[in-house]
Amino acid sequence: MPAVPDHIVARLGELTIETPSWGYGDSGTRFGVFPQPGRPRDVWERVDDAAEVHRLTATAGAVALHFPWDAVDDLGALRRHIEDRGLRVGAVNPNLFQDPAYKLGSLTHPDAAVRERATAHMLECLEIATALGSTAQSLWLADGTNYAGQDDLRARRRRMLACLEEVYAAMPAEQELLVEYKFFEPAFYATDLADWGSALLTCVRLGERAKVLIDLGHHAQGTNVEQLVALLAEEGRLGGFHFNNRKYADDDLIVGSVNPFELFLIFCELVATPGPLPRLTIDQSHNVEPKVEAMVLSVVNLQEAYAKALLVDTDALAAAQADGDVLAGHELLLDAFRTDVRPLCARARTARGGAEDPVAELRSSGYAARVAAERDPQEITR
Ligand code: RM4
Ligand code: MN
Ligand code: MN
Repeated sequence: MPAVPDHIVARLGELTIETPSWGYGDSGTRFGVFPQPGRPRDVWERVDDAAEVHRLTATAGAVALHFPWDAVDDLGALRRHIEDRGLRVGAVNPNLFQDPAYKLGSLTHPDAAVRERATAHMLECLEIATALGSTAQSLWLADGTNYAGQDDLRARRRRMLACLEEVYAAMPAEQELLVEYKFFEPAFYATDLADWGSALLTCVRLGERAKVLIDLGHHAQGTNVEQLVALLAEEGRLGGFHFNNRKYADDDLIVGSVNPFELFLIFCELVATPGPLPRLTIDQSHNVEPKVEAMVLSVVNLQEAYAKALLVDTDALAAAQADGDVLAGHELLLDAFRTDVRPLCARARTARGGAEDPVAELRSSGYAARVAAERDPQEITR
């Protein structure tokens, strides 16, 4: 590999990934949940796991939180716990999908009292974000219907917009609202925020601080996700990502494990976008794999995708495109994608105090055995 310019190592060092508190707890499918030894008992221990991922990768300096899953009596103490471990609070995620009142929807529910309850939760999350020093609320709206005729699709949209306008009007200046979409599940006929278009139209209606969040598992098969990245970036509405990988549906597998080329192409679009990187969050659900190791591997995969994107010869690419040379540009991308960037990433990590080989270091550190001994599963609160 030719000598890597220092500015690439420096840019790699600027990568910050938010890991999700909810990705450290036990999760499963509707068929079963397999308890794991060392599973964190509460948000304090979920943060400890996030800190371990950051210690090893030097790239995961923020933790995204989900409420009420991460609710505590003393938000100041939680913020100190997070900051004492060298982390900051990432996006705050409201939960509008588990309360029994939300059976027919939350912000779109036909009953105004339920809509008020959901709106009040989002307003509370604005305050939680302020207390924790977070600059974003990240909304995934699970609302939708299962049968044609179940509810009025237009009325649902109007109800949702009215609620979100109220939340947006109350949003402190330093915060932004990220709007995530997903085409199905838990609703199977019509999801109220099903695709990037519905999310973007919602953001445009709300204002400049509302932006679209792309979750890699939330599209129909074959969707060109990197093109959506380009489009939303061009419109100034790319708010961020939920990284994961999928083979069939919203599988929440380790990012880069199924389609590393797609991940690389997404990072190529991010590199082509002027200004700082958008919010980069992992949203995964580790059902059978060890959770901390899965998170470390995910962060490493993101570093490698970004490193490869930084290696693309953009001048040569632009020249090939201007020449109308169909394959030269493609081959330039393949050149970068095929480069072994592991030594480069190791250099960027160790320069910032991380591990040369984070997965190997985690395995030899004894962290998993230690937390398994310390964390009594009888004391799990969520
Ligand atoms: C959804 C979506 C949300 C996440 C929930 C738990 O499918 O990806 O972002 O918060 O799962
Ligand atoms: Mn998501
Ligand atoms: Mn999802």
